[in-house]
Formats: sequence, structure tokens, C-alpha cells
Amino acid sequence: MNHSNSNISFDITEHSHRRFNQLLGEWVLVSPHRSKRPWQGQQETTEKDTRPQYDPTCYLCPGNVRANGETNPQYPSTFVFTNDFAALQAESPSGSFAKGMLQAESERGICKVICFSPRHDLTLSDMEATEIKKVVDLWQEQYQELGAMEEISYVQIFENKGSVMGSSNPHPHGQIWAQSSVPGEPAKETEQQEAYFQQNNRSLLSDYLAIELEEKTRIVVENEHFVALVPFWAVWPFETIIIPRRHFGHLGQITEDEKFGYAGIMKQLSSVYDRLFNTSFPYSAGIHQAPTDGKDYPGWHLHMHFYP
Ligand code: H2U
Ligand code: ZN
Repeated sequence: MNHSNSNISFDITEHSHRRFNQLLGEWVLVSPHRSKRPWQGQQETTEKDTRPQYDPTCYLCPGNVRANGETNPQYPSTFVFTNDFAALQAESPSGSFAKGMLQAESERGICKVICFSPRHDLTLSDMEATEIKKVVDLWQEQYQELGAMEEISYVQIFENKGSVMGSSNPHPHGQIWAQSSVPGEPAKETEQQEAYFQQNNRSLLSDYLAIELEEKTRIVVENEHFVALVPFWAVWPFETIIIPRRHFGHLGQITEDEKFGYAGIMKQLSSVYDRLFNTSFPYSAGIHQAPTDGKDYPGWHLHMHFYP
């Protein structure tokens, strides 16, 4: 195919192109003109959230009995427990399977559920930043506790919000999967970030953030410690990334002040999503941070992805 029009110069806001995802080391396709198409797809109208503060049938509300018969304590802020239907088990036997192209390896791990609040009717955007700070405290504690375990190489903290994202329960909660190998995406991010740090002695995301703060076109919200923005290489509509201004690799290294900043930026960002769509907006969000496999990762720069 050679129909290039040499009379027109390439305009990144007009013409289709590829962008390089620095974190994954992959190219993604971007078609800016597509956003000009007429939109007759779904538009949400405000549906008053009628969830009660306490739902006697909810498996996650304080004092209720879970599906496996255990009773939740009357927790006043956050609550963590081992997932009763864990996707990974600590005691599963090790081994592998190979039949030509068909290859498998056993994977061990620990899955936990974290309730963000005793209130059944809240989401992160409704919660006070001081309450969200307690969620960050718990994330930090869990990252350190699970990461210190011999067989755990990666601690994935995430939230699937809303039934369309596959969440089985409207009670505000997230999950943690701690596992014996480093999953694909964080593994690619490790490679990219460590290579960049070796070459430049600065973190990839510090330098990337500096560019975004100068361009000022993709910043969504920011505070003293964190910035939320639409990454240059975004693939999904309304995809964002939260990046701390200071370079640190994991929640074990976050300061008390930064934890308040983290809580604040999450409240701000989730409120922006809710306002934009006039509804309690569903998303998948995950914190990416340094693996816990005992190696040193000076290039890792913690960040959080939001995929609405
Ligand atoms: P999601 O629906 O967002 O995946 O989170 C709810 C999790 O809570 C889910 O993984 C667990 C499910 O396995 N759960 C329990 O561990 N105990 C229960 O009694 C109900 C749900
Ligand atoms: Zn509940």
C-alpha cells in the first residue's frame, strides 16, 4: 500500500498513528479522528443509588455471615479476610504439564478481600479522604506482609467496581492476589523501567510525568504528591494512570503524607468519573509496584491504572 499524500504533513491530533507504550514496550494504534464520530450509544441517566447503609443479605457487611459460614466482625473502618473462593491456593501441589504446544505450570498464592468501609452504600468517591487513607494503610500492610512471604513474588492489589466489571457484590471492596510468579504486565513493566533506570539513572515515570506536567493536556487531577492523567499511549476510552511525583517502587516506601495524597487523588479521580458519566462509574483499577521476589528494583516507580 502506498497512497501517502506528501502534500499533507502528519498531525498527531488528526491522523491515525501508532504510539509507544513506554511501560510495556509495545506499540498501540491511535485513531484520533474516531472521536469525532456521532455518539448514539448508551448514555446513563442519574439513577438514584438506593442501597441501604446496611444490607442484612450482604456477605461483606459487618456482623453478617459469609457464604462459608464465618461471621464478619463489627468492623469500624476496613476489613480484610482470605477469599473464601480463592483463585489461588497456598497449598496447591507444584508441578507442570507439557504436551507439545500445550504447556502449564502450577501456581500458588493467597487471595484476600478488602472491605473499604462498613457502609454498604458507599464507593471510594463517597468516602472521606481520611477514610480512604485507612484503605491505603491496609494496602501497605498487606503488601508488606504478603510480599515478605518466601513463595510470594508479586502482590496484585486491585478493584473491580460495578457488576459490569464482574464484581459480584456492590459493597465497597477490592481484592489482593499474591502469587508465586510475576504476572505478564508487571513483568514487562519491570523490564522497561529497569532498563530505563540503568541508562538514565532516573525512573521512567519521573521523566514521563515531567513531560506530561509541561504539556498539561492530559492531566485529569493532581495534588501535592500524586498526578492522575490519561497516558499518551492510552488504548481504552477514559483510561487513566495515577503516578506519585516522588520516585518510589512500592507501598513499603510511601510516606504518611503521601498516603493522604494517595487517598485524596483516588477520591478526586473516582468523583471525576462519576460526574462525567452521571452515574457510579464502573472500572477496573490496579496498583502496579515492585515484585517481591527478593531482587532489587531501583527503577520501579509505583503507579495505579484505571480502566473504566
Ligand atoms: P468480586 O465480586 O469483586 O470479585 O469480589 C467479591 C469477592 O468476595 C469474590 O472474589 C469473595 C468472592 O470470592 N467472597 C467471599 O470470599 N466470601 C463470601 O461470602 C462472598 C464473596
Ligand atoms: Zn454490604
